[in-house]
Amino acid sequence: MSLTREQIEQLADHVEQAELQAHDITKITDDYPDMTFSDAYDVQWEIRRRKIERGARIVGMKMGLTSRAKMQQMGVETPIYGFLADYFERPDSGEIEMKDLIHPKVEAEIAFVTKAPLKGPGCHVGSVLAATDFVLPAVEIIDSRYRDFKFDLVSVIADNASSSRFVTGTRARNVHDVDLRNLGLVMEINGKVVELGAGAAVLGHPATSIAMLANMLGERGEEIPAGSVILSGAITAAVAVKAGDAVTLRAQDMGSVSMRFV
Ligand code: 0L1
Ligand code: MG
Repeated sequence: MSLTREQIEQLADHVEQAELQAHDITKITDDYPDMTFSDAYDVQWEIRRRKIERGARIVGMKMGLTSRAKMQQMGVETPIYGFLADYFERPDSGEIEMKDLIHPKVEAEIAFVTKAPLKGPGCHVGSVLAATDFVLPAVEIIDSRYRDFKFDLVSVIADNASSSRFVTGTRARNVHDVDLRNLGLVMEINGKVVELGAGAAVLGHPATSIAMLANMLGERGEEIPAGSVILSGAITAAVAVKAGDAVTLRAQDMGSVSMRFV
């Protein structure tokens, strides 16, 4: 660790205000070049603590940078995690207001909903499948608070892994009834296919990502509680959206998810 508790709190306030007021900031490592991964997660956990203190509920977690496409897009090699607050969630077929966001992008994902806690170390695909209640197709809307999505891994961890909104489908599938590795996903914007991929793009199998999350949380003495929604990470590269765009994700054997940006 290189930052004091006071600096962690100041940075949490700085980054969270950018999210709440929908304005961009320069990456925080410009001012704190010696910040460590541990400092960055401390900033993220402090933002989470502040939201809970103000009455928000944490409904789940997300993994980010779990596919080759995303790693190449962002020029990094390591998956990261963030939290999902209740107000990030939007209903299927609903509207997402651009005025609350800076420069959103959409990603095709698979959401796992847990029925039992998952605590690392030692979590593996088998433990994840046993603890999963059902899976849903999902679109994550990421919105980095950093100008032009320009950041390094430490800065983006502190910014809650760019989390901002998410929409899940409504057709819940038992995890044992779908072939998550070979599952095909097609993302359309305004009726045009913009990205497609298969579940295996996420670390070979999306459940691997959930196991990795449980093991990463275990290092902090934390766990994934039962009843959590976990976004396993983007199967495709992220695509920028603008007001007026209608986004639909079609998932093989799992229905579709739609939203309009207004
Ligand atoms: O969900 C993600 O993969 C995003 C992680 C953070 C990097 C980004 O903003 O693209
Ligand atoms: Mg994502």
